[in-house]
Amino acid sequence: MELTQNPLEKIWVPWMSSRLRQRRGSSVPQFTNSPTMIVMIGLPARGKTYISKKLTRYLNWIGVPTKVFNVGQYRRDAVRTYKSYEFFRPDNEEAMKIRKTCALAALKDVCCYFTQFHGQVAVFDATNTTKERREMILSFAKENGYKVFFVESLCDDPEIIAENIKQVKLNSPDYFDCDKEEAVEDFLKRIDCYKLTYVPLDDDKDRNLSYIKIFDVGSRYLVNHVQDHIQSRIVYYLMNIHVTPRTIYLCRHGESELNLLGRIGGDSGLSSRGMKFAAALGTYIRGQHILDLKIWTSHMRRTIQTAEAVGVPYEQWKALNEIDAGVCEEMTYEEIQEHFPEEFALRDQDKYRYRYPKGELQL
Ligand SMILES: *[C@@H]1O[C@H](CO)[C@@H](O)[C@H](O)[C@H]1NC(C)=O
Ligand SMILES: CC(=O)N[C@H]1CO[C@H](CO)[C@@H](O)[C@@H]1O
Repeated sequence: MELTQNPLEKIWVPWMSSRLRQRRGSSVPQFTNSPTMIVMIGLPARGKTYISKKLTRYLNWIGVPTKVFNVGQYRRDAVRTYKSYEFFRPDNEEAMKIRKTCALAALKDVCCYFTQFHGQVAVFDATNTTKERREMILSFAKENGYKVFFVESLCDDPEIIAENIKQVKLNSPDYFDCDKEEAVEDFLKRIDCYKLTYVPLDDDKDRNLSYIKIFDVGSRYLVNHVQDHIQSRIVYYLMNIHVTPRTIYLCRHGESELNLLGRIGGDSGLSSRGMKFAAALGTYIRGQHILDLKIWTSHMRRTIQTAEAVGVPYEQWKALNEIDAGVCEEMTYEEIQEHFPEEFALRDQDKYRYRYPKGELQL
């Protein structure tokens, strides 16, 4: 049983990923077409880096080789010690040169990633808040035959921004051993520097570009000119992630009747000890006072019975079902060893990739 608040979070649960990987095989197309640059846009503290990382993890997981290029990191590597927001003033010419050099270095590495490392998608994580900078990226992409998809995160809610600064920026190397309040103040000034030149994507002028605008961490979206399958996957994913932290509890079902007999698979109910476990789980979970708790189970009776003891509505997902053991369903390991000694040995050699006769494959 799994307790979660976010349908997409579940795909990162390691113990079930083999089950889902099995599904992805059929849905992922062959990527013989041109590579894609995903270009982040937005003022600092709008969750761009967070989105970049999550999106990259998702794309890699569905089988699309993807890498993040964080321009801020290039800047930190170039300028070892950060002094203050002054660096980000648009009239700081020397700093502007450094920042442009960093963006160019990152673009060069994107190129290298596509040509030498068989990358398919590069996530360009920078503010790129000006039209001029976007033009530069677009012409770079055009020269090289890459597709470009912009992801713009817009947010004016001071509370969300303050929370982001506290949670992410204060841990940044820029503010290492700096007073917290001073750091927040500096960071807000840094945002103001960007505001001076920030031009959001324009409904009319940018109507030929492919992009998604995310407003206030997902309360509204605007999607424009989606060009292909991979971009629609990106849109789908971005519309389902949450920027605020949340907790997932993972729990196995209580002991089942078949567990008691040492038999694998099947669809038996809980044993009396399994029932006790479910009741104890219910007491524990109620004690946590979790708001908006959602429970997911597989279609198996043992997981449903375990979930029922928690006493809140639950959803059943076939994807969470245990891998089917084919002809060995409901056998004990001793019986399998006796009737299918070769299979038993094969499974021992490579449990992860093993498939029971007429059963499901893990990968
Ligand atoms: C968008 O593309 C069309 C067709 O290629 C072109 O005629 C139009 O000028 C473009 N608009 C903008 C704002 O770039
Ligand atoms: C952080 C960053 O790269 N900002 C750049 C955005 O684009 C303008 C115009 O090209 C640059 O001057 C900024 O440095």
